[in-house]
Amino acid sequence: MATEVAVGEAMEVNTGAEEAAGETKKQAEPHKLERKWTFWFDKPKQGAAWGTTLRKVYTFDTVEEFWCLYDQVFKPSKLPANADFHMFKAGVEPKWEDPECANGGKWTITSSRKGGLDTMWLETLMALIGEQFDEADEICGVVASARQRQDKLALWTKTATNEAAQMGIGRKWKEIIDVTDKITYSFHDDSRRERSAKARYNV
Ligand code: MGP
Repeated sequence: MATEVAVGEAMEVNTGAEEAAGETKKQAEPHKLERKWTFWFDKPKQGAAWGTTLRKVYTFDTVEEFWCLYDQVFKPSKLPANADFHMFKAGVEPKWEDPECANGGKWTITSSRKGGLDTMWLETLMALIGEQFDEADEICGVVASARQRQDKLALWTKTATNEAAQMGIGRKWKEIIDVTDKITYSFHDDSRRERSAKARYNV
């Protein structure tokens, strides 16, 4: 019996050492995300047609690249006035014209406090790359906009008419960013027709 315990202990020590070695090896390897994401930037020039100043900045698929990009560049408090940051699934352009977005819409949250978006933006980005939404297939991406009146975040989704999916996403998003105020969902189709698209869903 005593021998068995000793052998068992020895095995534990060995396993521990192996685990530690494995851990060191693992740390050296980048942590892959479930899918690729792309950061975009837009700073419209006066008089320029919408979209002509929109730029794809960087596509990534590891946790390490994400943190580097977020720390160095993509914080809403660093956004110049009237500019936008976007993080969308790779291959999806942050435009109504993109086939993934064409029949979609967006949940919007506003913040009148300057710099108020940083935490909500980070929580949203982490939830997206961490695939926290049950309806992950429905998500296109998220946009942070710095505006004179108020800054805002918009979570773009794919099938505006799928009310159940949008309500699920809206509820989950509020939980993630710790918001209790009502948020609204508008259809891109309505935005195409009128500047202030009406809210189709509330949560
Ligand atoms: P917006 O950027 O969604 O509204 O659209 P915002 O940010 O409330 O407006 P702002 O004045 O505060 O910047 C503003 C306008 O940009 C729209 O009315 C469209 O004319 C144009 N626009 C915005 N988006 C997202 C698109 C798009 O995806 N495609 C095209 N063609 N035009 C767009």
